[in-house]
Formats: sequence, structure tokens, C-alpha cells
Amino acid sequence: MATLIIVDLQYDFIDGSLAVEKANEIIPTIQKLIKRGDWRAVIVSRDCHPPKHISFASTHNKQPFSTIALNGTQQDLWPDHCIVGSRGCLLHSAIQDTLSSSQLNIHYVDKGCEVDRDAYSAFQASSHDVKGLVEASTTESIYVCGLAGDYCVKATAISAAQLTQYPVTVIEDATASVDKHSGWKRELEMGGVKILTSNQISKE
Ligand code: VGL
Ligand code: ZN
Repeated sequence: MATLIIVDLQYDFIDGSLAVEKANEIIPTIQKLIKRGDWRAVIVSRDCHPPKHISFASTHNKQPFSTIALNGTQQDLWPDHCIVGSRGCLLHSAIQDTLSSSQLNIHYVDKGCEVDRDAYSAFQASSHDVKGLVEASTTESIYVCGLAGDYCVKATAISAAQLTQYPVTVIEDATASVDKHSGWKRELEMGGVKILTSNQISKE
């Protein structure tokens, strides 16, 4: 059996300040995946930022969707999003309800909680040791879905492939992306991550 990682299915990425085109279309697909019920573990990540977070363009008086050099790395700048305690930070209620009514072994992990550090990968969550959680669940493989395909899903899948010994697959019809260019898919493949549709994985 496998582990399912559901990345950042929060209102700000669906209909809020950083809405990803067609994000709402992946919700039924993800509900169906949860309802398969045969996951060894389900890890549900949330982007959780304090006000004035380092990734907010407003913090630096810059335009959103730009990049600045900061502490020797490139920091992407976004509209304010997923502020702890706001509606935008909440998981979509349909996903939350489907998770809550399942009998699955669910771990909620929060990332990006420190004001001066951004985190795209669920494996960078400060609330949990996600690698330890996956390994403790005696899983055979890892599937990743959610938002956004070209940012946090990509980063989570690539770190899963780097940090664990399990095969990693991104479920293509259960993710949506900020950028319409498909360069991120090539990056996944170069990172050793497979890309399949939910129908393909149900036949595996
Ligand atoms: C994300 C941009 C900023 C994501 C998080 O979840 O993909 N994107 N913070
Ligand atoms: Zn963020």
C-alpha cells in the first residue's frame, strides 16, 4: 500500500488571493482518491504564513509574481496568502469533510510558519518529521497531488524522491499549476518522479 500526500488544498489557492486556474476541477478527483481508502497513510500539507511573511511581495514593497535575491537565494514574491487564522488558510471544506469521514491514518503538516523562511516542500514542515512519518507507515510508494503543481507539489515530489527510497508519482489530473508552461513536468521527470493520471494509478 502507498502513502498519499495532498498538498495545500487551501482556499487562497482555489478562489482566494493566489487562485490557481482550474483548481476547483481537481477537488472531485482528490475526493475519489481519498475514498479509495487503501492508503497506508495520508499526509495533508498546509501553507501557513504569519503576517509580513518573507514570501509576500507587500513585505518588501515589491510587485507580486516577481523574484528577489535574498540571503543568497532567489525568493519568489506572492500576494499575501494563507495567513494563519484567515479563511484562505483553511483546507477546502469538501476535502476536509471527505478526510474527516474516512478511517484513514491522516497527518496534517504545516509549513512556512516562520516569518523569515519559506517552504515549498511538505518535507520542510517544521511541525513534523514528514520523512519519518512516511517511513514509519511501512509504505511501498508515494503519490503526490494538490496545489500548485509547479511549486509545492513539484517541490514535495522531488524531495520525496531525494529523501526516501520509495517510487514517487505525481497524479496529473489531481494537480493544477500557476504557470501554463509544462517545464515543471520535465523537472519532475529529471528528479526521478513519474507522472500518471488517477485512472492509470487505479490499474497499477
Ligand atoms: C505555494 C506559492 C506560494 C504552493 C505556496 O502551495 O504551491 N505557491 N506558497
Ligand atoms: Zn506560501
